[in-house]
Amino acid sequence: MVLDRLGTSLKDALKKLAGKTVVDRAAVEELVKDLQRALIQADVNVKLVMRLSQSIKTRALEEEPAKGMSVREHVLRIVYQELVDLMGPSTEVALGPQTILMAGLQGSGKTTTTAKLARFFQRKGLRVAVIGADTFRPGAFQQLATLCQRINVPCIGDPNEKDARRVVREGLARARSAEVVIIDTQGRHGLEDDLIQEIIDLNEISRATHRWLVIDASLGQAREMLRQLHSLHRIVVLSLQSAAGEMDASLDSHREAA
Ligand SMILES: Nc1nc2c(ncn2[C@@H]2O[C@H](COP(=O)(O)OP(=O)(O)OP(=O)(O)O)[C@@H](O)[C@H]2O)c(=O)[nH]1
Ligand SMILES: [Mg+2]
Repeated sequence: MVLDRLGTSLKDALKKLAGKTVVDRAAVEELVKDLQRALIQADVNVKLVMRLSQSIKTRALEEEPAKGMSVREHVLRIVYQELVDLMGPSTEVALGPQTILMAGLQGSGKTTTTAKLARFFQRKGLRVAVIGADTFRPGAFQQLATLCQRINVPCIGDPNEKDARRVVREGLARARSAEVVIIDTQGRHGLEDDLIQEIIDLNEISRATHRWLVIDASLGQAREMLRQLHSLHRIVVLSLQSAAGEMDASLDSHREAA
């Protein structure tokens, strides 16, 4: 998984720094380059990576270490603080029975993330089913069905049905034996009333226990949007998982993050 790889490459970069006898400008610059490489490979927005690395470099070279702290500890502390600031607080993904409603703007990565999540829960030993409730975009069901087929997860839906509410109602009845049900929905351009109503209805019909908002990789934008959505609707909440890779979390933990 992308995030696993990111974790390993970040750790490697920090280990390299920790192993240096002298932490000087050259060491900081090398560390910053390693961090940039790791984050960009993990699909993090390039502008954010540049902003983060600039901030680490400036702080590491200009700020005085706190009393009793070595230069090495000082630099590691700054890296940690800046990474936490970039990623936001982490949350655990619940590993019990649940119904997840996916939401997000068009092309944000909902369908791909639905399949990634399905595979994630499946690997944790849970029985998973996916419902394809994007009744708007031609080929949407087929796209999801193909992804699900690859990971051997049942994909429930009807490419000829135009009513997403019905797809979800009937899909849930067919997915009764699944412990985790993930519902993929159509993309929104913005805040169109009928589409907002649809997601509210799907939320109610499905009695979703978790709502995941999938947002494009730029974490800064994602966090801003999260704040706005939270105040506007109190329905959707995400974390970023499309963002740097795959994880996400529940409404409640994200309310805290927002
Ligand atoms: N780089 C990158 N591309 C991704 C990621 N997730 C999805 N994509 C790509 O982004 C495009 C849109 O992904 P979808 O999963 O179809 O997005 P969607 O939100 O379901 O789109 P709609 O159903 O049209 O609203 C596809 O070409 C995906 O391959 C990701 O994490 N990183
Ligand atoms: Mg889709």
